[in-house]
Amino acid sequence: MFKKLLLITILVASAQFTQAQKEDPKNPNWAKYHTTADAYYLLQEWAKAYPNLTKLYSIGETLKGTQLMVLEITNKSKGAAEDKPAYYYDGNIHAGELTGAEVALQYTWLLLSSYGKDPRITNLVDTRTIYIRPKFNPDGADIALTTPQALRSTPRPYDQDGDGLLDEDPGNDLNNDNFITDMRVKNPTGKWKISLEDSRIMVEREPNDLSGDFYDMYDEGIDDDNDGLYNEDGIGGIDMNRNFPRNWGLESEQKGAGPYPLSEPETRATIEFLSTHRNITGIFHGHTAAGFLYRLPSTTNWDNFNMEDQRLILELSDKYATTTSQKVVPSYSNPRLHRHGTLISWGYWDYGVIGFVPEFWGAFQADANKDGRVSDLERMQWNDAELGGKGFVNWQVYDHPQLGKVEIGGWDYKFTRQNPPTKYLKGEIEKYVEWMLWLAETGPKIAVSQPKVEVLEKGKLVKVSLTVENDGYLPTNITERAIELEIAKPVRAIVDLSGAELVSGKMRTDLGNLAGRRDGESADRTKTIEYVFKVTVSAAKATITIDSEKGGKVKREISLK
Ligand SMILES: [Ca+2]
Ligand SMILES: [Ca+2]
Ligand SMILES: [Ca+2]
Ligand SMILES: [Ca+2]
Ligand SMILES: [Zn+2]
Repeated sequence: MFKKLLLITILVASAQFTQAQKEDPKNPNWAKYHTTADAYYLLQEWAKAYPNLTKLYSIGETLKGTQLMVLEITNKSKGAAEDKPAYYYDGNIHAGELTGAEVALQYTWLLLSSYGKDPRITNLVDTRTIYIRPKFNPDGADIALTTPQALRSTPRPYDQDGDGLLDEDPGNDLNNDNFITDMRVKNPTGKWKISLEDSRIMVEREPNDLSGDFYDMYDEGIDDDNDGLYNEDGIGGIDMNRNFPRNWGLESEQKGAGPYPLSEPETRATIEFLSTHRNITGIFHGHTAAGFLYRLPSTTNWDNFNMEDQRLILELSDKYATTTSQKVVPSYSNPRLHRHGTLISWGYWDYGVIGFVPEFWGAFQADANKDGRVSDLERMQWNDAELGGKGFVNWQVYDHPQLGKVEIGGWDYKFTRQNPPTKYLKGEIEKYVEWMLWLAETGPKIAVSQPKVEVLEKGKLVKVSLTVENDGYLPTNITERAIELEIAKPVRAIVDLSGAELVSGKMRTDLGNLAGRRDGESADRTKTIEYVFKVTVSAAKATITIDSEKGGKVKREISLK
């Protein structure tokens, strides 16, 4: 009986890997969107193919029991992952924003397949740790990818219209074309009309439009609960990027906030992971769609930020602008109408690092005639030129059980506006790689000089001195905020002796935080430490560990002869 149970458990545990559409892991298909099973299959195969560079593990599980997989990348023969400065990348927290997962996967493959070939990437993987989590929201992402339903959340039922019923009125693919698009219904008092420029496009009626055909517009579906609204409460509804603790607000203040901060296993696992991996120097939180970068501030006014940190945020953002030729936008703009409980806000205010929300994919939203706005006509022209019109489902007559004769049609929203059509996917992702690598390279990096050993009294007293340096770009505290928070641990030198005693110096020396190359010539990037040891046996030795939470750990073994 026990054996049988065990077997079932193993089968269930491996099910999420075996359902994957088989794909050559050494020649991944970047012209498709990966389901969670597909993505986890690649991670698993890559972990097998690169055992010295990877470790694959789960940091939690969803309400449905899907694992939240993280791939850790570093050359283990050059130090343990936790002893190196690290960078955290995730994607696809919002279910329909599938590009985020693809960015993470393609970046992973670039790091692994370029190791030993590309000197820059080899150095990165030797000296730093990369944590990659392609599917932040695996259950929601799979619904978005494999069904016509559109959602931002996980499938956890949530009452979006406050009527006491959960998920009672989702969209319906009435005409079975695999899209949930729009419905238009003729109504003499309707507020919509057909555009004269393109009969596929609906435009709002002008105040002086008195004659002609006017329409009401609905999302494609049935009013399942007969409340007069269509699709007002679909699958789920919690916005996980409003569920983090910093400046969290109730549903009345913040749509989709969830019942309390970190109510979701996916958000809770994130904070637990970041909090227990304090070598992380920055957060890359991938979203779509816009073709710009959201930077801090996110939930609070820019004036609240330390000025030094403001400069750093702008500098790191500017690198995005120059490498992608896309713009940077503050995530917070209006004090009356702003976000609550975002990951990067927590990341700065409570964790002391700078995070970014790259919003991938802007081609669909290109302002072709440069008048400062993007019209449906411009989108339609892009659709016709680039996709042969396939991004828009043409209007078809449908006999609706509640509305009578309607027409169903509209955008293939998920793969025009929200994500690139697959033929643009690879090129879109390649745009961000330079900045992604650079972000990880900016972290602090502890280097220790060759110790100087001086025998003061043969066989009795030995003097040792060594210089500790931050050879990285950023200071070991990363931000001034981390110092204010009292979480920027000082760099420490810790002595372990065998056959010797300490005469001068300290067993634990607090070196403070060390400036980085970014801080300029006059900044304090180095510290020299001196010790005098009394030798008690002939094979005496001192082991000195320089420990920086975010700059890495370096160990020196010194023979005291
Ligand atoms: Ca409801
Ligand atoms: Ca709902
Ligand atoms: Ca449909
Ligand atoms: Ca309804
Ligand atoms: Zn998003």
